[in-house]
Amino acid sequence: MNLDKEAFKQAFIEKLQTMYGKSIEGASSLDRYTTLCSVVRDYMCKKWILTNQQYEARSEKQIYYFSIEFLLGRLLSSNLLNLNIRERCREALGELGINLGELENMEPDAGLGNGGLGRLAACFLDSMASRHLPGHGCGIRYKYGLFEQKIIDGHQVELPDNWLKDGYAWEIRKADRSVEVRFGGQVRTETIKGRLTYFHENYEPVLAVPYDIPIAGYQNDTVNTLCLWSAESINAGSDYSSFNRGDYLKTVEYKSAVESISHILYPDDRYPGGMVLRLKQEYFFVSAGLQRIIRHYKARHGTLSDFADKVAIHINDTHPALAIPEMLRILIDEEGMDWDEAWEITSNTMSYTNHTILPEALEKWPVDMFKALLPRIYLLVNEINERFCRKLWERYPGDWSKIASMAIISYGYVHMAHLAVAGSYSVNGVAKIHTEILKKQVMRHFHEFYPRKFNNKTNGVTHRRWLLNANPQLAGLITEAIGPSWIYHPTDLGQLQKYAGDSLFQEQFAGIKKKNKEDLGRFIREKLGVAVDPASIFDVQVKRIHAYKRQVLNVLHIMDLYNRLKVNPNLDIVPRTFIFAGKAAPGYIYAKQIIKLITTLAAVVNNDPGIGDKLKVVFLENYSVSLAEMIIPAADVSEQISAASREASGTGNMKFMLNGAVTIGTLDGANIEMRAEMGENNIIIFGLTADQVLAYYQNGGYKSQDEYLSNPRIRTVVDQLACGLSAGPEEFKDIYDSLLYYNDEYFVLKDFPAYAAAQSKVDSLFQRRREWLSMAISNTAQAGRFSSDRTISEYAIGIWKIKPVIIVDWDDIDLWN
Ligand code: B1H
Repeated sequence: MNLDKEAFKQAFIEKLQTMYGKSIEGASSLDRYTTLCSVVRDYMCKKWILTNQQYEARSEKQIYYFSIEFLLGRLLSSNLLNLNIRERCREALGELGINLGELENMEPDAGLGNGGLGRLAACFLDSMASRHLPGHGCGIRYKYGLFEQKIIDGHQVELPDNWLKDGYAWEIRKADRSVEVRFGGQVRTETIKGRLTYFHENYEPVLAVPYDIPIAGYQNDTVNTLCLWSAESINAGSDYSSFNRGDYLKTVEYKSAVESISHILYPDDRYPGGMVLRLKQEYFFVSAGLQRIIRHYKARHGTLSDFADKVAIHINDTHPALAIPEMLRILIDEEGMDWDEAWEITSNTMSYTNHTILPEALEKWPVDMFKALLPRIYLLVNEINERFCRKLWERYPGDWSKIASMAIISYGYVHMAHLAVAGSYSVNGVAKIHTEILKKQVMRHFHEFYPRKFNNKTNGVTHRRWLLNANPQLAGLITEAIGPSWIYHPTDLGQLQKYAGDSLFQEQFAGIKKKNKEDLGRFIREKLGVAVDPASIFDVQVKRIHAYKRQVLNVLHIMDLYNRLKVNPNLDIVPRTFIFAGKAAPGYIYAKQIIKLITTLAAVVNNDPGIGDKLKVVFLENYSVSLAEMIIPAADVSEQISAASREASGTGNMKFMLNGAVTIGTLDGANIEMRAEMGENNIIIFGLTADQVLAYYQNGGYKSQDEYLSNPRIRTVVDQLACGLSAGPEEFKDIYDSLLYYNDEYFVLKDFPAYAAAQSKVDSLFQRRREWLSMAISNTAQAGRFSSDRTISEYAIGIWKIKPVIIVDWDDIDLWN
């Protein structure tokens, strides 16, 4: 389909007529938006079919990325860009009197994720398609994504995110590809022809209905698939179980219980609640996804014996780890394979990424709950565990404590990370330091037992969304300077390094940053009524609110700066605007107190006439992918200040680097590799190292009260938490107590002096304008390694063993150009 401007106009007008029976004049903005998406989707669909046909014809290995979260954000802009029809579309709409930007802003974010883990999955989809890789996603179509955050009287309030209310333009329901997923019931065994055979009976059946979303690569004709599963009830009247037959009320109850499975995304980032519904979600999408993949594979190949050569399945954290026993179930119970063959195929198919070492985030399920919900899967996990423990016993005879610490089932729990390691051929961490900590500490026994399984894949972000799309002016300047090759080969950004000290380029770079800051400043003014000065330093910390990420360290430093300004109004500092955004898990009281602390501080600082423009503090509500796309290009300073060793990688850090913000950060996660790329003069590092932190943990921590007693600046701000800033000693009690009475688990007071010194360094560097601009440009220049294109190539070569498959849409080749 050749979609030139005239064809585009025609298609748009016709679509509007057939979908809504309306002319352009009579159409609402929503009609226009939906129509535009529909035209774009039609255009993609041809390439989508073509891609699938060519994958089939060439029989190349496919990879399926299983993830309980895909934080896609908006897709219209990125689809237009990737399909290379953005300008044509803008012009065509313009001639029809429609503004493209306005329609782009109507799109709701697909917020089907909590943070970095879900956004990483979305970046990977973009990079797989853009690198010509046959890679697809598998997840859940939550009816409600991550809650919408409102700030009311300074507190976080959560509202449901009803993102599907006007329909979702990018999905296609494939009811004919539905499969059944079974919960509860009992397992009966029978020996048939000398073989022990398992029958799952009296289960509750759930219909899993796939919704496919096309994922277009960057100007390369590849369109891969993200399959999201929705739970529906199986038609009453069909003969599925003894349960509820003929009883109307029970049928309705059953229906709503079933639908609850894909109702809502759990918002408890890193706080697994042990909820049975979450376990249901995990099994639901994994079972559905595997059934679809295996069914499709069998239809084409007849046999499953070469499955692991043709299919790779990746489990994103442990949430999809039930893919391991579920695949065994299908191979053994449905395909009649014996254990050894099924295990061989399964464990050569699955690979696993660990994303965190925080002990509270490691998933474990009570055996009783697990057994009742998934009786057949439990038996299989039990068998995996027994065989695994037997091998451990052979290697470590008599070492009960080591074996117990590695067992998949122990002390009444199923340990999902242990299952994932035992059942996969590859285990990777997400940044060098994180992988080292896994190998040497958190999973050291597993690493000793399976040394070759462990490997590192440092995270990345798609530079197309986070630079080309989010910061088009900077992208334009870069292309003017070094040509467009960086869009395909992001390490070509390195050619910018020679411009870091070029005063003309510096001024152009600064002009774009200023304009982005003005845009954000206007937005802040509209939202919060606070006037911020675009000439001030925009110092940004945007991410989930969590103790280990240490928003408190940032806040205590602002309080200290404020105190110093009160004492000495002539203190020579560059005016600063501190910008925060991020959601707190609804049940995480400490994190919610942090939000209230920031908003309280903001009210004091912003309304203090003695402070004027020197200091502003803003908290922007409802942090999301689309808000990040506006904030990050406007940042001067990027706050990446987690307690060392706690942030596995971070990916926000990379997005800021790409957009030329200077990082103030700890030696944690990918910050370390960022420093190695750009050199230590272009990043401001402070604080304890991971080794120091881990040594403190081993020796029972440090005495935070000593810091409090010996440092008057610390004492003042900590006291202000209890009285002065707060409405009373209770208001920020959890924060106060964590610092003084729970021994400051994340070393906030310990790192305070180093952080304050680093912040003074930021101030003085910013005043040396040319030096600062050189740092900022060097950040962008050295960010190429942190493109998810690099990450995904490493997965493709090092883990999945998949090759690019070039898709050609002959109709779209313009022979005359
Ligand atoms: C990361 C999570 C996570 N690590 C459990 N772990 C969740 C765990 O809802 N849950 O149950 C949700 C999320 N998320 C993040 O992954 C790391 O903290 C980041 O450092 C890392 O950059 C990101 C992607 O690898």
